[in-house]
Amino acid sequence: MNNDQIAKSLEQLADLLEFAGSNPFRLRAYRNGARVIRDLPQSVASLIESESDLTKLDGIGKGVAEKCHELVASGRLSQMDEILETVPKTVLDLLNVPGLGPKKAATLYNELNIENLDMLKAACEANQVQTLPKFGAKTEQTILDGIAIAAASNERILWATADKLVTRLREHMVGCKAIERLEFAGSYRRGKETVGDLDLLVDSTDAETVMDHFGEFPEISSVIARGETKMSVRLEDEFQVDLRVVPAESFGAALQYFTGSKDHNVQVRGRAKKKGLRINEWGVFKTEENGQPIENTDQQPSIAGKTEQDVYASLGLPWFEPELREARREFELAETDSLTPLIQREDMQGDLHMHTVATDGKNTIEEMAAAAKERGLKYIAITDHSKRVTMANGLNSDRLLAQWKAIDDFNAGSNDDFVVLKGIECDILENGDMDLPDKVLAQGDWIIASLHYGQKQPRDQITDRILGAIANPHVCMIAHPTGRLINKREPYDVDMDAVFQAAAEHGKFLELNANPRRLDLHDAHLAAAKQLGIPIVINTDAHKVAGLDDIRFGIKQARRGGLAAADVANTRSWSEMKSLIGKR
Ligand code: DGT
Ligand code: CA
Ligand code: CA
Ligand code: ZN
Repeated sequence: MNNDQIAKSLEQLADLLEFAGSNPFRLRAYRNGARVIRDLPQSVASLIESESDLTKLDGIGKGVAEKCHELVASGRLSQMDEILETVPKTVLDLLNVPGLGPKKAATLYNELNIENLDMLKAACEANQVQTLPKFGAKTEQTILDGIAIAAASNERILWATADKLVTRLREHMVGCKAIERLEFAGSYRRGKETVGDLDLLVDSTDAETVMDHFGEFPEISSVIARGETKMSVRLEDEFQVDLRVVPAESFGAALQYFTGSKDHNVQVRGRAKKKGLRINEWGVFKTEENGQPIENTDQQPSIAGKTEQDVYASLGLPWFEPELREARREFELAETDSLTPLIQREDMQGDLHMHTVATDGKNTIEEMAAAAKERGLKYIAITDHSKRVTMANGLNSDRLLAQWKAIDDFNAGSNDDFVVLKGIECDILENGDMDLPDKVLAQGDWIIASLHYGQKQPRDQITDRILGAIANPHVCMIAHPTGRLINKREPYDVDMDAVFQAAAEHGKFLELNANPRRLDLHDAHLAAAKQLGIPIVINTDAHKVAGLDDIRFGIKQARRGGLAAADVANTRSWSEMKSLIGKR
């Protein structure tokens, strides 16, 4: 069992126990343990194998350590199995509905026998849910609205989660000598924020050996189908992986075909047809010769197929970055020769959103600065929470000014060009005011505004709050502008057109928050912002040193929005960037 699987089991156990009405103190230990294990650099299984004492790890107590031992030894938790004798596992899906905690879910199960999302939907539609104590018509509607997001989280995993699985699969497949080349195609390769299944493509002349080896991947729970060159498996967490083995001369055609998207490929096929060509996963074939149709096109030799470049070139098209293949603007850009190189991680010079131990972060200013420097950055902004965010021990004016003094001292004492900027993630209060006074904000270098409370307010109110912050002369950027959490929480009801317009008018920046659960703004918003010339800032919102590496998720999303380095403000030096703030 890997760390993610152990963490997930612990979380499920906590959810089931809470559902069953158990002591919340105990549950917190499991949930904290799960978080620690997910972030652990070493594998729990190998620590156990080398007889290390798990309780020496921060945040892991005796109870959690015992569960880890049980999971690694048997792959199961007997306590969970016991609960699942009386409660169906599908009740866990109910907990994915935003606003539906274990207590409410238990009420639904006990009073209405609701066991899964379909039953929940039916009960809401029959207005049975609103009759329960503490529910009401409004709650019922909220639940009904949230069922779709809960269903999606069952079917699609975060790109970052898929990426970890890809790493483990690659490690496993490397051991197979029959493989010449291996690529993951599909939505994973296109960098889509969530992935429905993985499409693994292998260049080999020995499909049997490749499939045998693939079948030994330890996370597989069942083989769905196995043919001569195709195999589909289900993993223990229900996730599906499709394997296809193709010969070298078709590898490019297959990679192009299985990378998709479907809409992109519809366009590609259309273009082929117009040129008297037929394209499929085996290659590109002529269907006409001198204006005359050719019979048995399958028997024709393919004119391209070894590489994707050849395939596109045979249709008179340039090679497209996978992130662009969504049938949005890529063909139009290709026709006018305006495909520009997309942004890369190496383009980034600064990270302008991160937290420290002063609020809910795990590292100090010095540690964050050293880690950013190690990663090749030239500047960072420290942007802890403001006081309204009590949960995170947000800063009041006095604490903030003291932190800024410490930052001045840090910069004065440093002997290189790296700069730490005096920042704050200032809350936009429910009434639209900024959480800290202007005279304080005026003393900082980089003021972020963001909204953490009153997220359910009506559209006009939320929009006005954000527009008000954009108009504040001290504010530089709006962080995570829509507030969505992928598969967990819908965006706020906000008029994004108005936000774009205001940002353009006041010369303010909008964030692309690189946290893989946020990726906010999303790809289509980024494309819209680019068209309007609004500078995007890609930030990690790191709460610890390792969080700085999340930048790559932001880069992926930015590429899907078609952004070049020039579209992203923090690819510039801080002095260049500063001169852009407030410029219309
Ligand atoms: P996903 O898995 O839902 O996140 O999205 P994709 O894009 O990975 O979709 P998937 O796994 O169904 O198929 C991978 C690619 O293979 C898809 O983007 C295009 C291609 N493909 C699959 N099935 C078909 C099909 O029936 N017709 C066409 N034209 N292409 C297909
Ligand atoms: Ca797929
Ligand atoms: Ca697939
Ligand atoms: Zn933040």
